[in-house]
Amino acid sequence: MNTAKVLAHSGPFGMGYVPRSRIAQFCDDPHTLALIDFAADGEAAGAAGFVSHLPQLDGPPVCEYWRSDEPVTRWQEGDFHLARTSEFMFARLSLPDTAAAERDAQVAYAALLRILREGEFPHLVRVWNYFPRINAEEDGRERYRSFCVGRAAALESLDAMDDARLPAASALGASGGGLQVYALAAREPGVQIENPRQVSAFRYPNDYGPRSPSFSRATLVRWRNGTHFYISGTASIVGHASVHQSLEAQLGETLANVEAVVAQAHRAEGLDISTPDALSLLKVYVRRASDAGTVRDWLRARLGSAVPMAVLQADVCRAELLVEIEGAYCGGAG
Ligand code: 3EB
Repeated sequence: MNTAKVLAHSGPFGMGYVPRSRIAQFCDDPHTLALIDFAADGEAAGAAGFVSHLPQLDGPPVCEYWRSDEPVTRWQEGDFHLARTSEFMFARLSLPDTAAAERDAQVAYAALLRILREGEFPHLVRVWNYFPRINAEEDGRERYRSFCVGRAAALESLDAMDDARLPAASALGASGGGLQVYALAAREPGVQIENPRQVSAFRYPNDYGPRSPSFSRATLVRWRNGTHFYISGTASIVGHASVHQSLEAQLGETLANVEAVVAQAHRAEGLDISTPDALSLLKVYVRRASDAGTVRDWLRARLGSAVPMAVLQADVCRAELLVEIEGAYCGGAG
């Protein structure tokens, strides 16, 4: 397999899905930045591999593969696995499962920010957060809401709670493991893109928890030789409210939100794509495994067959939401 060709490839790294049966060749390649195996039983081997505990529901099984143009330097610091090139730093952490979502988030984000600052890549541009039982109550509060409290406290304590510089993010309930965070950081801040159809998450009223979620709807990063666009987990939310009960209606609203954020980046920042069918990678999270086929067919009918897509089982962070979609574009101008 010619890996350079399976990946969208502008900028300092490309992202794509590769058949899980073919990952051996990437495991110890110094250009492999990340190799994410969604299944808990399919431990991706090698220094860059890890599992996410988000079972893939549409086959054949794939791993997410990020390939760097430059060879990657790797090391470990405390609980963190780190990788860097001249342009960015990638950090990942996986804590044991606990009954302390707030403390875990606080500890993880404080340590993450310190490490990124020491490494001279102080600006988070994209973060993934996964942890089990996200909608369960713990100490009288939903674990997702507690996670938001801990994350906000850490950002504040390190003077990083700047509304204009929050990273794009996803936060979902995994089927195993503890808090897993993986993140991409840069020397300069990304350009934050918000969605005109939605209230910025960092301005959600406190009906959704004591601390608003600390993320932007998308970030655009102008790397040396290409522009990347990272779209946060996006759901059926208009303004700040969850809308629709049926799967199909939630899908329609979710896709409208993804379209709006791509169009906004095109209009405001000159991103060279304007519709989601041109994205390099889509990841779709469904709460109910039985919805996977419907969701995949529905999206394929609207986006065509070109955009690489994987459907994973995960709990969305509001109990009423059935589906969430994130995306990335590793492209040219903008
Ligand atoms: C939403 O729009 C849906 O807390 O980091 C999406 C992406 C969501 C990221 C986060 C939460 C987060 O509010 C939930």
